[in-house]
Amino acid sequence: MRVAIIGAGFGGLCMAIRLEQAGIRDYTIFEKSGGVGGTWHDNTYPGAGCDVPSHLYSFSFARYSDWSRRYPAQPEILAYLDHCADRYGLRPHLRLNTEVTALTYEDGAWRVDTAANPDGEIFDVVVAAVGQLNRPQIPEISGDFAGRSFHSARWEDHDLTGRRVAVIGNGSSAAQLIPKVAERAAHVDVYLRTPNWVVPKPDAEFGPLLKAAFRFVPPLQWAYRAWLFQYSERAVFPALAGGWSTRLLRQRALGHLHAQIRDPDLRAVLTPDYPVGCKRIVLDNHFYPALARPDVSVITTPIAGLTEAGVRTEDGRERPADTIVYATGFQATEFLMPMRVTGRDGDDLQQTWKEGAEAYLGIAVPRFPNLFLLYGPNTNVGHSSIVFMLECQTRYIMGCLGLIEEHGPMEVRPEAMDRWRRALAEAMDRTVWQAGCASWYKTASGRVTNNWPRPMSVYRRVTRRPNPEAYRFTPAG
Ligand code: N01
Repeated sequence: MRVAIIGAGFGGLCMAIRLEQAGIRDYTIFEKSGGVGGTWHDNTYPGAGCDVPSHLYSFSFARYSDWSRRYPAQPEILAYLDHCADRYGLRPHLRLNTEVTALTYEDGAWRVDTAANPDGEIFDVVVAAVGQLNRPQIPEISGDFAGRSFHSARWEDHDLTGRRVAVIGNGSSAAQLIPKVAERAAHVDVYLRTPNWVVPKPDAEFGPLLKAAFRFVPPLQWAYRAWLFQYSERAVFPALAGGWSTRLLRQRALGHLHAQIRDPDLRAVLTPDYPVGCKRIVLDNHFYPALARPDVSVITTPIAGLTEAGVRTEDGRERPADTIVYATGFQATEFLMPMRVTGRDGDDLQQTWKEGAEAYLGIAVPRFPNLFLLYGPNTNVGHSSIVFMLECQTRYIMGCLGLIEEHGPMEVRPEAMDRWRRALAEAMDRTVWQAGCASWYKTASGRVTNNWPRPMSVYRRVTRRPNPEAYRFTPAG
């Protein structure tokens, strides 16, 4: 069986490791950038890091006792993924700087086209592990700016000392980079359209004793990881699905704002007017203090356009800038774009998804046989570790590979997809994401295409093993 994996981030590497462990060696990992790591390869802005604890944001089967702190910074996560690629012998299978442009199902197999090889290569199975947050979203703002401008996920390293920097956006990326930029720049203008809910990040370094304990007493690491998992499931997730814990979370965020911002006018500007959790909550200790600095201005007047020298707001005022950073997020609801994916009988995936992306278990799409998605529609979690979800998905896909070997190409039945869609919609109604705000979790028409609406333990249960009755099989030959 030949398997194509697209993407060498957490998902793609996890899939490759599972194949290696099962003795399936005929696989290729296509990666459009020059190294492994996915989002952690792309996001190198100052201050980049993860707001999920290190011991949970790593593979359960590749534990690492040397994490330097509770919440890992980008270089450490990237080093971990590089280490995994070496440890499991994945390098010979990696094809870096190779962007997949099209996937076409023909004669019972997938043709994988790349920019360099438009005639394609044939694989039995494709696992798309391209992530949800990989295509930067840069708003169309009229005007020609003469200075340097770039997206936060395409950071251009340059000396910021003495420069005037404009940052557009205030999501998790902006919250991390603004404090670092403010340390160097002469002045930072933060263009804020919607304030976010921010809660403290209980970060700390692991001392040498604790690190040694993690290394030499493995049960301690397992117990810590299990506690982190249970905490996110039982204390954080319920706040996103309603009830008293939502109010507690709101109080916690307001308390953080009051403790860190003394100026009542600035506090008012930074107080969100939508339900907590509707957009991704920001975990950060340095963002508010940075916004309160005398050399940082928070601008809420909408942007009218760019000029050669800076940014003009709707009140007619122009503020000079040497650098503009677009911390404006990603095209998150456009799953698998810009690849052209053509399934059975010429079906086009983007056409299939014109009302919003969806997949059975977030993994399989009717009429697209032997195509499996990692971190696909409705599998994002805002309260815990996506690595857990990826492990559930890769285990499930391994089960599917067994079925394919036995029965031939498999394709999820539309009835199974219908049942899944209904169950998802019912659970989604109980969450905070549906109403009250716009976010990258949902399409412009308001359909939540990105998030998983139930605890992760439920996802683990429903993906434990594939149910052959949910699929139809096409005997090979
Ligand atoms: O992107 P975002 P992000 N004019 O989409 C604003 C993960 N992540 O890169 O809310 C003015 O959250 C937009 O404003 P509004 C995490 O899951 C994790 O920061 O649309 N502003 C918003 O403020 C996160 O959720 C970590 O009104 C404009 C911002 O840009 C996800 O990645 C770190 C605008 C976009 O925020 C994405 O985070 C980084 C315009 N025309 C990322 N267009 C950690 O683990 C957009 N905005 C810590």
